Amino acid sequence: MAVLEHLTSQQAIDLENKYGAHNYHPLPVVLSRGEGVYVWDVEGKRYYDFLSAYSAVNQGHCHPKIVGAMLDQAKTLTLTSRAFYNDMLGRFEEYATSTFGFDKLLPMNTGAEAVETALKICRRWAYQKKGIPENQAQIIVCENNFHGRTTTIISFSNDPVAKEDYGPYTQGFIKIEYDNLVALEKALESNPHAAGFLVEPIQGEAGVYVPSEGYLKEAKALCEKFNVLFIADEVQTGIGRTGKMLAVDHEDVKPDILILGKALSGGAYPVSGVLANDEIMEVITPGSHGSTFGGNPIAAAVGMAALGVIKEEGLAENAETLGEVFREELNKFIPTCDLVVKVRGKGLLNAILINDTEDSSTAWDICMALKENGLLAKPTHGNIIRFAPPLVMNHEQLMDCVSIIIKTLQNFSK
Ligand code: IF1
Repeated sequence: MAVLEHLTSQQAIDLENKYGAHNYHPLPVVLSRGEGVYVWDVEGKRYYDFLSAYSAVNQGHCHPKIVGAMLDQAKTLTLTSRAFYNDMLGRFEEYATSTFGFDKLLPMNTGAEAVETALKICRRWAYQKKGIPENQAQIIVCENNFHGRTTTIISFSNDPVAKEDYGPYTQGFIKIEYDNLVALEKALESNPHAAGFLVEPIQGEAGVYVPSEGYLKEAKALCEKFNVLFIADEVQTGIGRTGKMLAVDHEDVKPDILILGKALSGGAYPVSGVLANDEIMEVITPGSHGSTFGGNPIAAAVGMAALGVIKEEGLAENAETLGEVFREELNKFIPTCDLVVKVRGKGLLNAILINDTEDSSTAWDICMALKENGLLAKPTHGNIIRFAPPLVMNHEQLMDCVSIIIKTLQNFSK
């Protein structure tokens, strides 16, 4: 079949099923175009995108400034490898470090790679700066975490679907309950070889689980007390999504190591990175870490444009305002039905909890109905639906979406 021939939705789905590995279970919608908060399927039906590619498209689909920067750079120079300098990377590094207030950036491509990079930096720091004996460093992580899909990262996941039959697993991780400061303090006290604490400021995959107020600030203080690095995985929560540039900004916390991905690209091209100050980042020396594509000229141009759009268009502020409206509207609706238990979230990273079991198909069925009604969202478990539209949404569009969501839920309650 010729690649450019027009496909129906069913043909596109059949092709993926036949020739693609079955590592996803997508909603049966085939998208062929996106602009701002909207996407269109191959039959021309328009939808509000309430997933934003898992928060990678915070700036909206095909943002002209980001696409423009990408195209201009693509016509000029695309890839040099890091064997040579290029004239874009330094500019991106300067822009990113001044935006987030760190000395250095280490550019990578995907979120999982950036997490791996942070883990490697943390281990090196443990041996070279903290004086932990060789191969003894431990990194504290949280139950129900999601940090990516590499063999090391899944080694400390407790999701059997992501982990099963991929062993043997990487050692050196201690798992504690999320949002539990007593557990963190105990782990720090009883593990003199603890080197870092890796945490999501809001747990995405766990169903947009927002920790208690003050958790991040206290956790950071505990890490300082025990000379352990506080590593914030802001791959999903960063870049405006929760109503601030970073989710840790809500508590004025400065991580020792900051991990970014997803929307650092504006959804245009994979860009991720790790930020830290010199006393930590200097453990990385020539040859000790790298990537063919990390920090390439297109990524640098795209990363700068993606951050610029968030700032110029006030997208974090917009997420804060609209997020409050969204939760307020749903909170008015929830007492009128027995289907939805709760809405939770920060900024435009929200979820509703459905009154059913985790293994039910209710959330999936609701997402299918939302799709029919022109809004795309995805369940995270059988009873949780995540709502994360692009941050370029306006108030009128949000109210339109609230009305679609409430009408759909009302049909389900009956
Ligand atoms: C998938 C969830 C979202 C992440 C955090 C690192 C990564 C992710 C905090 C890795 C990735 C994704 C990937 C996506 C599903 C998804 C997800 F449901 F699993 F939790 F966004 F909500 N740290 N999150 O959330 O980044 O290597 O993918 O670039 O399909 O696996 P990546």
